[in-house]
Parts: sequence; C-alpha cells; structure tokens
Amino acid sequence: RKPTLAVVGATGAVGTVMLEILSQREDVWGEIRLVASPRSAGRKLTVRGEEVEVVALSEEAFEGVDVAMFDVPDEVSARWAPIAAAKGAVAVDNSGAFRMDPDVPLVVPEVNAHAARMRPRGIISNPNCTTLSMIVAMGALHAEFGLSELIVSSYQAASGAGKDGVDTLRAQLAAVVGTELGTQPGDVRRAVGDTTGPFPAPLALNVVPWAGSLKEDGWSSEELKVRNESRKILGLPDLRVTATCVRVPVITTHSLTVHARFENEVTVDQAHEILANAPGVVLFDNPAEGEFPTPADVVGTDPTWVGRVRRSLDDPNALELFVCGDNLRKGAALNTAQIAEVVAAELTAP
Ligand code: 2RA
Repeated sequence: RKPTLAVVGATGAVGTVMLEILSQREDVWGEIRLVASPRSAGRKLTVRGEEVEVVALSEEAFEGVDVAMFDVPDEVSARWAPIAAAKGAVAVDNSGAFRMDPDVPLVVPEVNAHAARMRPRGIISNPNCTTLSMIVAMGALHAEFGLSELIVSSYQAASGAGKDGVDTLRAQLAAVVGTELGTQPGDVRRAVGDTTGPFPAPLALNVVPWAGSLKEDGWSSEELKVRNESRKILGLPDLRVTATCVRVPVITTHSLTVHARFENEVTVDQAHEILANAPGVVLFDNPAEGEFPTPADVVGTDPTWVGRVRRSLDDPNALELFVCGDNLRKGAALNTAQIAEVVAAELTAP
C-alpha cells in the first residue's frame, strides 16, 4: 500500500508550491489529502493533475494518514502537529515551532537524512529558508574539510515574508518606476508612505538590514535561526556562526555570501570538485564568462547554486562563496517533500 499524505496549509503560499512539487516528483503517495482552515474547506485544488477538495483542519482529517506535512503558522503547527502524531501520522513541520526541540530532528535529506529516524515525538522539522538556502553546499564541504566557522550575510527575498511581502514590494516598485526617486534622503520613504508592509523600511530601491523579530543584544530572530539550525543540522553544537540578515528587493530566491573556515587547508579546485559532485548542488562559477548564480536565474529551480568560490587571501583554511536557493522550493516546500519521501521509503521498506 502506498502511504497516505496530508498537506496541511494546502492553500497558502508554500502549500501552493507544494502541490506543484508533488505533481512533479516521483509519485510515492497513495491518497493525497488537502487540509486547510475551515474557511478554505470545499475549495478544489489540482494536485497530480486531479482536482481534490480541501477538507477542514480537524482531528478526523488525520484519520488513516501516514505522513502529515504542515505549512502553517507556528501556533497552528504547535497545536496540530502533536495531534497528527497522536493519530499515528509522522508530522513533517515547516514552521518554527519545533525546530530547536531536542526530541525533534531538523532534517535536510542531503545532509542528515539519518536523523529523520529518531523522532520520539513523531515530528520532524524542516529548517528555515535562509539556513536551507546554503546548508546543502555547506554540508558537502564540511564532510570533506571539517567546518569550524561560518560568517554569512543574507540577501533575502520579499517572499520570505509571505504574500504580504511580495505584494508590498510589487506595490512599492510600481510607485517608484519611471521616477527620479532614490537620489535624495528619504525620498523613497516618502513616496511609499505607510506601505512598508512586513518590512521596517522601504524595500524598493533599497536594502534593509533586518529580517524577523528583535532578540537579545540586537540580534534578529532570523540571524539566531541561521546559527542554531546550522549547528543542529550539521551536528556541530559548538560551531562558530555569525549571520547578518538583509532583505533585498527580489521577489523569490534567497542569496548568501559565506566565509567558511575549515579544520583543514582548502583549495578552490577541491572545493569545485566537491560542489560539482554534491547531490542538490549546482556549481556555476566562471566569472571570466560572467557566470555566477543570481536570484533572477535561480528562481523556480530546485538546487542550491554556488559561485564565486575563492580561497580567502589571508587564511588558507577558509573559502568565500556566493550561494543562491529558491526560498519557496528548497527553502520550504521541496525540503519538506523530500523529508516526507524519506519517511515514506521507511514506512514501505520490506
Ligand atoms: C524570511 N526566513 O525570509 C524568513 C521566512 N521564514 O523572512
């Protein structure tokens, strides 16, 4: 019997990408049940080329479900993932509710698929999109050279802040296009007025050094997530990690610059070879031909793209890289689907 999958949050931004991804990947599922808030119940959505009616989130919705994916806000996951688990499903959660719970594995199949088997709460977490946009490449380099420190800056797309983020950026771009704005202090801010949406400053014609909420000592929640999640996924609880998270006027695809320091000396040739052969990574690194990843080219694709690989001029143990990943695909829906497939393979193994 092929396992039954529930997609909770099927009508949301990530849920929509999830249905697309489930329609494109090898079909390991029997029934796919679409679950959303009662408000969306009765709507029909297409998955695997078939129309499926959305059912309301309730205990009964998990009846007979083997794997339940959650693409919903933290508080909804916090309440319902344990209910799905109690009903016998393995919950794969894309919210922040359980990521740092020591009894919940945080899984990126290319890096730590084995961790998915140890799930005492019946819940597996999917990392935050910023961590996910770089961690597959970092995992591959770590396996060879032994990672000792990461210093990263992110260039995060508006869709990381949801549909509101995308709508805000599009509205602001419409307000500034064809104008002379961007030449005087505050002129963009005055033009967009109060419409900064989920961002603390205008995003059009701008970069904003902030993502998430304020935590202790001036760090943002996003910066702490990159640190804590990288440590947990790589199994390096003392890894030195410093992140500065920045929002840029890109619709979808997060980028990061990475300074990665290793236990051992590195060369660009070795790094190229590892990255070129790493599953889930595309090496695109030929600056002489203008070849490096950019969000405009990467958006809509599955892999982690890596370019601008250099050995640090002052440290033979360190590399500098530029990494891009679609924050809605590998950064969210795709990784969740991959984890669910790992569980499906386990459940159907002879
Ligand atoms: C962002 N990483 O880009 C967040 C979303 N989870 O805002």
